[in-house]
Amino acid sequence: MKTKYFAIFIATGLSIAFFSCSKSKTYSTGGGGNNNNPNSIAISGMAFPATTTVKVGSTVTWTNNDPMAHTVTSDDGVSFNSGSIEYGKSFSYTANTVGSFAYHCNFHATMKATLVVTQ
Ligand SMILES: [Cu+2]
Repeated sequence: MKTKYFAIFIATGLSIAFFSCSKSKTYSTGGGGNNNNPNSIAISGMAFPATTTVKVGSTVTWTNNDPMAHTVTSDDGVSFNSGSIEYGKSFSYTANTVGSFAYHCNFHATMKATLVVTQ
């Protein structure tokens, strides 16, 4: 009898260890594609949504869902530059200029996207 309970105890412990281990490795990978909720941009899976279109005057907020830091830096070097955004942190920019703004992450060369600001 005691042995049986002990076995259940061990099995429960193992499954808890398994689930907490697998949980820590999963994080959302919503990056890439186009953004359907343009005022909030998720950075995840080391990617921005390819194109985000907002109305002039909108405040756009990027949130970093990745376990590593990123930046949101306009290619022109002047329109916006977030600096380092840690995991779970956000950066907001009020888009007061109409135009197409290519931007990138300073830390990861593959991370590129475009913010389109319309009238
Ligand atoms: Cu990055």
